[in-house]
Amino acid sequence: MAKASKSTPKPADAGSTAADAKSRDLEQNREYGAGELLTSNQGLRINDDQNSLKAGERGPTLLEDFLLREKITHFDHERIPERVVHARGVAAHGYFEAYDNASQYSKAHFLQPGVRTPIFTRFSTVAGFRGSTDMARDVRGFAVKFYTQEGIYDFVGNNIPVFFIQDAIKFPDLIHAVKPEPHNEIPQAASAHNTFWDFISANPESMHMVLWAMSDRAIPRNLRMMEGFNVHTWRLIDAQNKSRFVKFHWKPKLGIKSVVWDEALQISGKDPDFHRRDLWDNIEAGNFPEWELGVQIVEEEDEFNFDFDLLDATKIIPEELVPVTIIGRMVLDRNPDNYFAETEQVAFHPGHVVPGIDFTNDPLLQGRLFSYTDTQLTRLGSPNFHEIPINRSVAPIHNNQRDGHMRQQINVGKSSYAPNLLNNNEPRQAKQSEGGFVSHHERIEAHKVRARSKSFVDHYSQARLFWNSQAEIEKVHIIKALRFELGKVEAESVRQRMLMQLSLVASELASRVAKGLGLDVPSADGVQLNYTLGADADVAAHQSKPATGNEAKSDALSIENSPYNKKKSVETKQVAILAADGADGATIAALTKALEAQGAVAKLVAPHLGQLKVKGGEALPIDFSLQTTASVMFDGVYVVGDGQTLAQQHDAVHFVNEAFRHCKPIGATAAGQALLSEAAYGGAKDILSSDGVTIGDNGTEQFLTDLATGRFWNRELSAGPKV
Ligand code: HDE
Repeated sequence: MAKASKSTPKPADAGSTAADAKSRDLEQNREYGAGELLTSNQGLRINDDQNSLKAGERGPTLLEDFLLREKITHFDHERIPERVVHARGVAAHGYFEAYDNASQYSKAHFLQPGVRTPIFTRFSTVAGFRGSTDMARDVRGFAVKFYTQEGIYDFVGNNIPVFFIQDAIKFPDLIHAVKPEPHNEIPQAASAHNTFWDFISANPESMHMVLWAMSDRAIPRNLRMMEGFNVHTWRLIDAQNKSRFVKFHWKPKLGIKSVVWDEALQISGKDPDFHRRDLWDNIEAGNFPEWELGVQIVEEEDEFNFDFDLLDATKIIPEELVPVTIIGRMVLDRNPDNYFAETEQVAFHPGHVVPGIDFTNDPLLQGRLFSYTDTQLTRLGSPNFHEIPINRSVAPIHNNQRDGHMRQQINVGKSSYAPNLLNNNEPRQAKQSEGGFVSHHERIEAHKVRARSKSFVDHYSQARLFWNSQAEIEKVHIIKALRFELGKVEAESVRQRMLMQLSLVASELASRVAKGLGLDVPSADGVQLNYTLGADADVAAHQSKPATGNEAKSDALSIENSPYNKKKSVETKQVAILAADGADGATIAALTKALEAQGAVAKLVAPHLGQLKVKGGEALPIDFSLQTTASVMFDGVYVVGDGQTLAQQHDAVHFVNEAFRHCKPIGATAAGQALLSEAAYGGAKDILSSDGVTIGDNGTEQFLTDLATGRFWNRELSAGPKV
């Protein structure tokens, strides 16, 4: 039985627990039209909003028509600028709950034992416009707004733990390079084009992130099954005001799952809202997505114990060096009421912190601290964006900031300055003991320089660590992705330069990519590969050497081997039950029951919509026709019958053939087998004898095991020439 979703709170029950403090707060702004009379924005009851005021039924419209003018004027101004990056997103409400061990590292109130804090989490793609596809190959934004009792804390992260650049000043270059090319605005939501790879090939610090972006991490199966990271090293400050360095992680309870590239391409056409729909539907069904918050803690005195710099955002801390400690969990349990008001208007900022969390000198982070407020001024149009309900803190706000567009707060009294003795000098400053934020007392003694630290210079070793850590199928996917992306690059000089860069990560990687491009790997000896230094910089001193640490691996970097992906479960996985009229009704019922008992979702797919006429029982409602869905929407397929009839349907044959090629589990009853025989062509010619394919009338249990396993990659590894 699905748990009840909290998606549309009614006035009476909106917000009953501490974690619902934000929901109660939003209730002041909710509008429920049901049962009400139509009014203008001034509260005037409207008698007719379907016909404008005219001089005669066929005459001209009158300027006097204030209702027409109000309705059209409001409409004309409905759009706001979309985010310059992360424009396409989807969000949900929920709560964060701290475990007992969190408070030893941070004094933040929301990290104290058992405290539940309302949150609002927005996931996004980076490059595409607001109307682009969910399934683009891209980094996913992972931003969490915590409505804490000490004010807003924003965790503004990604699903990849490193970034393309080390210094914020390069961000406009990176984004200009990846966005559609300026002369013709092609391509949409894609990095596979000249300008992106031109930039990357001359910017070796991107090499680590590029491998993550070419891996299956960049095409997640859904947003519920991906990790989140805050990329930079931050500080946690404990109750004694001791500072420690920290890297934050979100670990998904259901493990990490991705799709294959061919699937992603098809999903983009068949359902561009695939991720958004999945998140919405699962929350509505009560399958609340959940992540645990993990921290890697480094004591201040250990700052320089690594062969990379903690302030360099192109580096991870391998979990073998510093393990992840789990300190809390986040649950998403309520869909927004209104996309624009909440998901579009939410404004995140890494500079929104609370006592117990502080910044480091990571030059990427430092630049972000400027950018996020600045961008909201363009996007939301006023310095009062913090008053928009979704952005509003549940902790009270008292200060001397005043006025501006759309001001909501009505500040009472004469004084709007400090010191003011007319108003007792209030609101007064909070002592640290009263929760006043005091920046970490970091000692800094330095020359003012415009330069990059030499400790940031090794660009290839962690890229190699990532490459080494991948399972063979993941390596194959990275190679195929690079062949695709570089294959779309028209300038051969860019392909050549990329091959040189890849050769410094791992020669095997470069040569396998080169084979697909029909090129030899050029020698990088003596070639300038780094164009990212100032005009007077010492280029030789900043020359990154080929990767070191030849054999080192880290399982957490691989999806296949990750310790966070060990759970074998069918929970929320989608199975297509393929059937035609005349199929056995009892078999469909038993299969559906067995799948649902373990938390999987069964959908009946047939050649037509409406009711399926079954043998022995009442007709069954069909969820999808073969024309309204496709195998790429599902995690597995079960053919119940009648196979002979289905084998006549090209769409059914393709459905099974494709599911096989995408390495998904397939089941067929004896009556369904004929469809599999028909689908045994091309890359699926071994379908009747392959792992992950169960044929016969007692196969449900085996199918469930296969569904929990996920994908049967041997099929891809053994099909066609070696990649
Ligand atoms: Fe952002 N980023 N970013 N970013 N970022 C924005 O802020 C920026 C970076 C991230 O769902 C913008 O409100 C700079 C890293 C997410 O609303 C903007 C730099 C990480 C979101 C901006 C970075 C992120 C944004 C655009 C380099 C992962 C979406 C709209 C110094 C740790 C948040 C907005 C949401 C959004 C600037 C790099 C994550 C322009 C200058 C690294 C998840 O301010």
